[in-house]
Amino acid sequence: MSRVITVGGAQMGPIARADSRKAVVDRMLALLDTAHARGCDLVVFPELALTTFFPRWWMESQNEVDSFFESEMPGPDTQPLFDRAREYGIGFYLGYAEKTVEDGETHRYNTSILVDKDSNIVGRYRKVHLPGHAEHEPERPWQHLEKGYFEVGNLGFPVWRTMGGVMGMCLCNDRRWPETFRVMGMQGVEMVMLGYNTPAANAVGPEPFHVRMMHNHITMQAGAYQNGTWVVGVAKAGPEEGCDLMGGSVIVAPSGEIVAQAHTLGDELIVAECDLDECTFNKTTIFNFEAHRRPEHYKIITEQVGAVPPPEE
Ligand code: CDT
Repeated sequence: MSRVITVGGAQMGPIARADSRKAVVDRMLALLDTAHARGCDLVVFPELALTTFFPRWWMESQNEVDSFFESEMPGPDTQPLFDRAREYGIGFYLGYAEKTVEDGETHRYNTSILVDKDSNIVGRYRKVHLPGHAEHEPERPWQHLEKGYFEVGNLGFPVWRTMGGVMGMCLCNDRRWPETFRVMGMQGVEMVMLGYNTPAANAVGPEPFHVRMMHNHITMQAGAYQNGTWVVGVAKAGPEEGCDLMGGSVIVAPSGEIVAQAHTLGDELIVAECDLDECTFNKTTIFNFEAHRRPEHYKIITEQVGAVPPPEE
C-alpha cells in the first residue's frame, strides 16, 4: 500500500493584535480550500496560528493575556476549521495557546494538536523549549515573554501512529535542539510537523537575516537527515506590528533536502508528496540506531543541563 502523504504547509502572513479569531479562521479556511484543490491529505499551520505572536507584548493584566488563549478546542470560533477539514478528509496540525484546568489548577501552554481526517484530535504536544524571558525587559525593541506566559510542556515528545505513518510534533524554538528530533527519532518518527514565529532580526544583538534563515533551515534539515524523517516547518511571516517575522516555510525530505519552500511573506500553501517509505534508507543504513548508537557515552546529555568546561590551568 502506498505510503505517500500529500502535505500542505500553510504559511500565514501577519496577524494583527486586534484581528478577530473569525478573521483568522477565515484565512485558514481559504488555505484549506487551496489544500483540497491541490490534493492534500494533511495541512500544517503555524505556531500560535490563531492570533498575533502575543508574547511580543508585556501585559500586566492576566485577563488581557488570557484573551489570546483557547480554553476549548474546538471552540465556537475554531469549529469551522474542524468541519471544513472533515468535509475534505484532510488532517491538520494547529498551533495555539492552550488554557486548561487539570486537577483543579489552571495551566497555560504553547500547544499544537494533530487532527486526523475525521477531525478527531489524535495528538497533543506542549512546547518544551520556551525561549525568551519571563519579566518585562524594556530595553528590547520587542519582548519575547514565552517564559512568562507559558509553562514548560509536560508531555515530552510523543509520536502517534496515524494517517499511515508515525507522526511527531514540536514548536518553533524546539527545532534548534537536536534532542527534540532524536527523542522522536528513537520512537521511529517518519514526519515531524512544526510551526514557528521567528523574528527576521535578533532583538538583542546584530545577526544578518541570511544567517538567521540559515539557522532556521539547517536545524530542520539536520533533524530530518539525522533521524531519517520528513520535517514540515511552517512560519507565521511578515510584519506583525513592529516586528518582522521571517517566512521560509519548508518541507524537508529524510535526506535533508528541501523539496518545497515558500517564496512570500504572506498566506501561502507549499505542497509536497511525501513518501514515508523514503525514511527507510537512512533509518537502516547510516542512522541505523540499533547498530550504531553508543548511549553509554551520551549520559551527560540527560544528567547535566549547562556546559561545564574543565577547570582553568
Ligand atoms: N517562537 C519561538 O520559539 N521563536 C524563537 C525566537 C527566539 S528569540 C528569543 C525561535 O527560536 O525561533
